[in-house]
Amino acid sequence: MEKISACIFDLDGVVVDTAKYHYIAWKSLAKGLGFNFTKEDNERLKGVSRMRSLDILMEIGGVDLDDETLLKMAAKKNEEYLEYILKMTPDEILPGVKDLFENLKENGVKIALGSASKNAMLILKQLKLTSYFDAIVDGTHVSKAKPDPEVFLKGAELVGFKPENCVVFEDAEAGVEAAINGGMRCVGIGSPKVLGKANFVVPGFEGFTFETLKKGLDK
Ligand code: B16
Ligand code: MG
Repeated sequence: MEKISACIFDLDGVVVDTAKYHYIAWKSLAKGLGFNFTKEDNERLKGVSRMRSLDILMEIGGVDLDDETLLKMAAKKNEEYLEYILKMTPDEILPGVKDLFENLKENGVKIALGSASKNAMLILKQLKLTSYFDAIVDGTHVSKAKPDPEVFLKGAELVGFKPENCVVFEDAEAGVEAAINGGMRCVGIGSPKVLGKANFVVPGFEGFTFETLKKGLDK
């Protein structure tokens, strides 16, 4: 098995559950435009960029707006989303994440972030996690969205390792595909039904260590 030198983490849905805040903010935007937006609809937005999410929302509502108005809508949604983000505390870090970070550090494994979010830096700051990361790549650094591997390849480059020595942790199908497209191994966080293309899938990080990772990839 190739050596594991770095782990690259997606943010939303892997380190923290911000999907619930995205949902509230998109729902209120939809309400303002006169249509309903459900939790099931919200699943389609996971891992997807802000503007692409808005496109999907408009498709769901059957609403057609010009580009300038769309930009205003995206800014409005982000303003509401930020109200929730600014109230976040380290209590919201998903179970097992911090222990895994400590364990990876003890094993000399580098940690990188590979997120589509333009708010990633703020979220990491709120969670007091910034110092764990050897490299941070987010929605402000990339031009191509997942399943394009750009975000993860940049992360690998920044920590100085080849894709085959990096493992990605992802909760979205497009993110798993991005890891594979970049020549990296991938652990799915969530349901095997959705993330079946990953090397293996776990429901979350409780009790998950570097040993668990090596064993899971060995199978
Ligand atoms: P923002 P990830 C993604 O983050 C979210 O899953 C997705 O729902 C969101 O639309 C996207 O970030 C952009 O977020 O509006 O904050 O730039 O899963 O790639 O960490
Ligand atoms: Mg995600």
